Amino acid sequence: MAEPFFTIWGRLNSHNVKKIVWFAEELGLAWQRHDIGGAFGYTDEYLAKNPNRLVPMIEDGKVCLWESNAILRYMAAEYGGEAWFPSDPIDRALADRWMDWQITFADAQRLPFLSMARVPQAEWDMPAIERDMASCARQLAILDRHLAQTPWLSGSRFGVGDIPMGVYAYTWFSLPFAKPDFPALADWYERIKTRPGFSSYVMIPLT
Ligand SMILES: N[C@@H](CCC(=O)N[C@@H](CS)C(=O)NCC(=O)O)C(=O)O
Repeated sequence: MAEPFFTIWGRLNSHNVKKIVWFAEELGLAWQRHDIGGAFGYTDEYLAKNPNRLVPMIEDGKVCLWESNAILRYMAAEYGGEAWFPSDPIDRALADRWMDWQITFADAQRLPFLSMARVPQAEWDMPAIERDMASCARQLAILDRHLAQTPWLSGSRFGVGDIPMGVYAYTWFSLPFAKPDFPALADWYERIKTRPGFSSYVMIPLT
């Protein structure tokens, strides 16, 4: 077993930390993770490196980096090669856009997720939850139409562009609120679920 050289900082119940752990598995990196953030709090040493008071952050002996999607792009470029980070700018950008698209989607899904995971059911604000579920559904209808035309968000094969929305799709399919059917999205998600790094590190209790 290779000595871990790729250090991930962050609690695993964070969507943004899950992205990094899952992708480290996909790339076969020798990685280790330290709990920090949320209920674990922060150390002065961590905050000196990441003043945002957020997770994740990575260190690999070459760079210390925060912002999860920037970390994914770095990992794909540095450790993935052509298969994970196409040199063709158009191929790369067509996958890349879904990584930034996830940021807008995450805003819409935040309240339904936090309600399910951290708020007693008696205190759920159902009108606000239904409003945000409808916003999620409007966005996912776009994703569904795209996935009806191409097998992966990264194009013809699974790639880094699939990672961010893969993590958020797990939450979406776990939400106990009414939602429309999205056949192409559901088919993509079934294929995502077969990836060992996803089932081990993303499909954990949502807290
Ligand atoms: N844009 C940042 C967002 C990071 C972020 O919001 N992380 C959340 C967890 S998903 C966080 O650190 N919350 C505060 C905490 O855990 O202490 C990224 O993608 O890395």
